[in-house]
Amino acid sequence: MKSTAFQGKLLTSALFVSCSLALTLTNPSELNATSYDYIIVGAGTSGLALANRLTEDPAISVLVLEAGISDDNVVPVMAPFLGPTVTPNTPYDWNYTVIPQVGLDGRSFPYPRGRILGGSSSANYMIHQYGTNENWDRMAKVTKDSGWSWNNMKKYIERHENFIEPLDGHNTTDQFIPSLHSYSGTLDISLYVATQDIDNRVITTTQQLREFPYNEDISGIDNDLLGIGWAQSSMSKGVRASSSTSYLAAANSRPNLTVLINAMVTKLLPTGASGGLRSFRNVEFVDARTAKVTPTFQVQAKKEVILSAGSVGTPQILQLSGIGAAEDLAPLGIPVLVENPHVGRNLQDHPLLPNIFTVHENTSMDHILRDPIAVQAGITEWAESRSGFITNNVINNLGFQRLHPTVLEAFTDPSAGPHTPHFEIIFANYWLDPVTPIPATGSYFTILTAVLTPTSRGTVKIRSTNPFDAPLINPNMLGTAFDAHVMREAIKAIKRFASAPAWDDYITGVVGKFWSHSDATLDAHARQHTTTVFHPTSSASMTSHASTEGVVNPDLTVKGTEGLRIVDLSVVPFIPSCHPQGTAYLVAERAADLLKLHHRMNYIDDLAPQFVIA
Ligand SMILES: Cc1cc2nc3c(=O)[nH]c(=O)nc-3n(C[C@H](O)[C@H](O)[C@H](O)COP(=O)(O)OP(=O)(O)OC[C@H]3O[C@@H](n4cnc5c(N)ncnc54)[C@H](O)[C@@H]3O)c2cc1C
Ligand SMILES: *[C@@H]1O[C@H](CO)[C@@H](O)[C@H](O)[C@H]1NC(C)=O
Ligand SMILES: *[C@@H]1O[C@H](CO)[C@@H](O)[C@H](O)[C@H]1NC(C)=O
Ligand SMILES: *[C@@H]1O[C@H](CO)[C@@H](O)[C@H](O)[C@H]1NC(C)=O
Ligand SMILES: *[C@@H]1O[C@H](CO)[C@@H](O)[C@H](O)[C@H]1NC(C)=O
Ligand SMILES: CC(=O)N[C@H]1CO[C@H](CO)[C@@H](O)[C@@H]1O
Repeated sequence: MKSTAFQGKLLTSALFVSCSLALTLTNPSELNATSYDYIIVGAGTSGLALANRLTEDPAISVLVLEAGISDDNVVPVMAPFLGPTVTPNTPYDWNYTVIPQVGLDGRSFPYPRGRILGGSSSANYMIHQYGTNENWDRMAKVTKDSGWSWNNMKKYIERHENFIEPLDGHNTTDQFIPSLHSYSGTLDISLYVATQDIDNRVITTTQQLREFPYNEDISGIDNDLLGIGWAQSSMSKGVRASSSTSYLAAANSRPNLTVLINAMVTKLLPTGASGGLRSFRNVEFVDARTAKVTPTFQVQAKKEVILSAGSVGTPQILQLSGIGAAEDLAPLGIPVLVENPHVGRNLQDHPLLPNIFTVHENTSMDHILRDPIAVQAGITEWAESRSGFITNNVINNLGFQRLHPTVLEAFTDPSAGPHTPHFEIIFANYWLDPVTPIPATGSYFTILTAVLTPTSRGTVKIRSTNPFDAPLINPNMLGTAFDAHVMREAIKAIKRFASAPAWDDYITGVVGKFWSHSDATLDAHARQHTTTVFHPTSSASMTSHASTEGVVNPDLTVKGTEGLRIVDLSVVPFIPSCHPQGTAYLVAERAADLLKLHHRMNYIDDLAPQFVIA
C-alpha cells in the first residue's frame, strides 16, 4: 500500500465537498471564555462522543482542546480505501515510533495515532466491532462494577450505531444479523460496497474446512465472535464515518460546545485539594502550530477535566502534570503531585503479521495500486460518483479463532472466556504490509494474523519535560512465550486455510519463509515482520475503587484526584479481542451517563453504577 506513487497522488488531490466544521475554532484568541463546565482534552474517538452527549444539556458548557488539525475536506481521511495513506508520518499523524522491540529482533516501526479532528477514528481502517460479551464481563469483574458488564453496556449500541444499507445496494442476507443492530444511533456502520476477487474464495473455504466456520455477524453483539465473516465498517455512503463526521457534526451548532483545534495541552495545573484528593482543574495549552512551549494559555473547568488524549497522549499528559511513577518523574525534575506507579504501565496491543502469497498475474489489485493513473482515476470516480474501488474499505473479510485446546494446555488461558478468540485473520487481495513497501512487480494475496489476547505488557513514558518530545513507547510486541506461540499457531492456521481447494487455482507461491515446517523458522518470520494493528490500550487502567493498582476507578476518576477523569481506550484493563474503536465509543457513552449522574443532570435511563459483582 505504500507505493510512493499511490500515496503522493492522493495527498495532492483536491476535489471536494465540505463537511461539518464551520464552527470549530482554530486560534486560542477566539475563545470567549476562560472557564467551562467540562474541559475535554482530545477531540478523538471517545472525546467527541463524550462532548456530544454532555452538550445534550444546553445548561452545560464544554470546551474540547485538540492538538491536531481540521479534517474538513481531507481526501485521504474521507475516501474509505485511502485509509492506509492517512498515516504514518503525515500531517494527520503524531509520527510516533516504538522503541526497539526485544520480541522482534530489536526492530522498531512507526506507531500511528490520529492527530486530527476525530483522532484515530479519522485515521483508522474503519473496521467496527464491540468485542465479546466476555470482554466486557471481565472488565466488570476486575473493576467490581457491573455497570461495565455486557448486559448493561449493550444498551448504548442503540444510541451509538446507525446501521445503513451498503451503497451498492447488494443483497446483505446472511452477511449480518439485522435484529442485533441499531438503526437510530449516531455513527453510520455499513457492509462492503465492492467485492474483491478473493471474497468468494474466503467464504467457500468456510464451507470446505470445518476449522473455519462461517460467522454471519462478527460485530460481537450477542453473537459468537468466532469464525469468518464480513467486515462491518464505520462508513457513511461511500465516505468514512468518524467521531467528527458523526458525534461532532451532530453537536457542532450547539452554542455550549466549543472545539478548539491546534491546541496542544501541555499539562494540568494543581488547583488545591479536597478530602485528601488533589484537584487539577486548570488546563495549560500552547498553539500546536508553533511547536514552542510558550506562550501558554490557561482554561479552567468548573466541574471536571476529562482526558481523552488516547493511550499515548493520556499517560503523557498525566506524567507531565506530576501524576505518575516517582521513578519516571523525579529524574526529569518533575514534582510528583500524585504518586502512581501504574501510569503508563500495562500498555497492551495486538501484534500484526502479514503473510503474503503470490497469485496469478493481475488477479489481485496490485497492478492497479501501483499505477498512479489508475489510482487517480479511482479517486476521481469516487469524488464524482461515490463508486469504484476507492469507495470500499480496504478489506472485506476477517475471522476470529481460538487456539486448539491441546495447544492451550501448556498455558494459563489469558482470554476473557471460552467464546473469546485468541487470534485474528484478515484477508486482502493485494500486498498489505504496513512496513514493507509493495515490490515493483508481482501480484499478491495477504493473510494477516494478529494476536488478540497478548500477555505482554508495555509502557508509555515521557522522555523529557518538553511536551513536544514524543514519549518512549514500548508495546512489547511478542514479548512473552505465549504471544509468540499464538502467532506461530496463527501462521499454521492460515496455512491450513490457504490449503483449501478454494485456493488451488489462485495461489502460486509464498513470499518469505512462512510455509516452512520448522517452528523456529516460523518464529523468525514472525519476529522479522510483525508490527501492529494500531490498537494500543490500557496505559491508564481501570481497577476497583478499593484497589491501589491501576490509574482510574470504575467511574473513570483518576485515583488520588477529584474533578479529573479519563475517557478513552487507555482505561480498559485488558485489550478487547477485536478491533477496538467500538469499545472506545461505548466507554464514552457510559462515561457521559456517569458524569450526568454525578452532577445530577438528566441521564438517559435508570442506570446507576452497580457494585454487586462477587
Ligand atoms: C492506522 C490505524 C488503523 C486502525 N484501524 C482500526 C480499525 O480498523 N478498527 C478499529 O476498531 N480500530 C482501529 N484502530 C484503532 C482505533 O482507531 C483506536 O483504538 C481508537 O480510535 C482510539 O480512540 P481514543 O479515543 O482512545 O483515542 P484517539 O481517537 O486517538 O483520540 C485521542 C485524541 O487526543 C488528541 N491528543 C493527544 N494528545 C493531546 C494533547 N497533548 N493535547 C491535545 N490533544 C491531544 C489526539 O490528537 C487525538 O485526536 C486503528 C488505529 C490506527 C492509528
Ligand atoms: C465571541 O464573542 C464575539 C463578540 O461577542 C462574537 O462575535 C463571537 O461569535 C464569539 N465567538 C464565539 C466562539 O462564541
Ligand atoms: C509528521 O510528519 C509529517 C510529514 O513529515 C509532518 O508534516 C507533520 O508535521 C509531522 N507531525 C508532527 C506532529 O510532528
Ligand atoms: C437475498 O438473498 C436471499 C438469500 O439468498 C434470498 O432469499 C432473497 O430473496 C434475496 N433478496 C432479494 C431482495 O433479492
Ligand atoms: C497486467 O497489468 C499490467 C499493467 O496494467 C499490464 O502491463 C500487463 O500486460 C498485464 N498482464 C496480463 C497478463 O494481463
Ligand atoms: C452554561 C452555558 O454556557 N450556557 C449557555 C448555553 O447557551 C445559551 C444560549 O443558547 C446561553 O444562554 C447559556 O448561558
